Amino acid sequence: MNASPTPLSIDPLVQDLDGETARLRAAGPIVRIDLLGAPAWTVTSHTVARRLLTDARLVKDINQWGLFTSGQVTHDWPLIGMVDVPPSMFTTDGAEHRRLRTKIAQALTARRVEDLRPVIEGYTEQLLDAMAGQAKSAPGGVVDLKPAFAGPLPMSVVCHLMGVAEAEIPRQMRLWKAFFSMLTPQDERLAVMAEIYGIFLKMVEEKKAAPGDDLTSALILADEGGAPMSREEIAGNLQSMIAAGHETTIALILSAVRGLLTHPAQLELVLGGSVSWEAVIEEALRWDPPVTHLLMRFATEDVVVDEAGGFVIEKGEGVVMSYRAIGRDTSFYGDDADSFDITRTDAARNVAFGHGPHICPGAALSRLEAAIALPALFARFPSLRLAVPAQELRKAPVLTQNDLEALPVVLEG
Ligand code: PLO
Repeated sequence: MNASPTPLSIDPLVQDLDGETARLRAAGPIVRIDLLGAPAWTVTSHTVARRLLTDARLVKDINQWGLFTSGQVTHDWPLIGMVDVPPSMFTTDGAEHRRLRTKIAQALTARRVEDLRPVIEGYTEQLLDAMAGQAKSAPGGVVDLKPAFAGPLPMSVVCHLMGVAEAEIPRQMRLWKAFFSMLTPQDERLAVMAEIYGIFLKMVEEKKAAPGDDLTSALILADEGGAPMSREEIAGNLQSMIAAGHETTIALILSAVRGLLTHPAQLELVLGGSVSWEAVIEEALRWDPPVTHLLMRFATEDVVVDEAGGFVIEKGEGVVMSYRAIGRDTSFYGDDADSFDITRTDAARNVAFGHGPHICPGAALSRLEAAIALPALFARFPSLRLAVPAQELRKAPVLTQNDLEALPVVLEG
């Protein structure tokens, strides 16, 4: 039997993320939360997360969620767009999941994404050039690194990979921003979701007629052992790739830059060559990961969690993974888990990309983008520094994703 504690509210406006992460951690390995009116469990422990992420009784199908099937959660719920979504590798499990995911996962192995290196380097150089130009005319030489660098790079790369035209990028940026922001009125969010899916369904039709050298066309042409993907499934996968491929890597780059600029002694270690960029990336993933809370898995039967004192997740309940809290798990990373430390030896054991069958298929691509963007940025602007005191940096009102509102920097001088 579980005690029924007062649920911890999750602030949609993300005004004090450090405080919220600490409260979640203090409340235990699995915590009752109130997700904008919907009660759920969230996991804050590294060990429990790894255990549950491989439990086949926790599934992604929203029709297993008691609150949804009973009509208590409807399309009025601000987070519905994270769970009631088109069919894709994100919404399925077991054999169906493998059918929808395998081709994409194979195209995104560390070896295969190396082919994208010149593309990523090209975009990176273009953005750095534009930023240098922008700084010259900006008051005080201040540039916001989010729209100038961290923002456009991942979107350009994932659009290139999936065969989405560059001309489409500004609209995608605008629509996804509205989708994720908790300040967007719900009717507008639902309209945005419909618009996005419409765009991708149409794109699949166009590529069917004229396939290109891109992953979307590869999905269309794939036979998948006699069970080819439907138009809806391909559009769902394409949509998942675009959503997952930009928002998260933006956060990774900003998190690493923020960590380094607020810890100048550590930045020195990296620039001096005694700590690798890979170590910086893994520590950023642990300390301030791209995904704050991952929604959601549903229990198909009662699940007893021995790793959390025999705790029971009841059939039909929803389970969130609070990756930010998981990264700060003191029982796994030690008492200094809250501090950014690129010299810690266990940062690479982070589960920021998940674990088990749904582990992020784009992890290698994301790491490659960061491993190109970060050294290039600091090589071009060696005296890069924050333009505002660190305490003034704010998170954007996005509940699920780690979204820094802005990262104003001074490039040189
Ligand atoms: C975005 C809305 C789409 O309709 C469906 C979808 C698929 C993949 C999800 C994405 C949504 C949101 C961001 C997610 C991504 C998978 C990885 C990414 C959750 C719900 C992360 C981990 O942030």
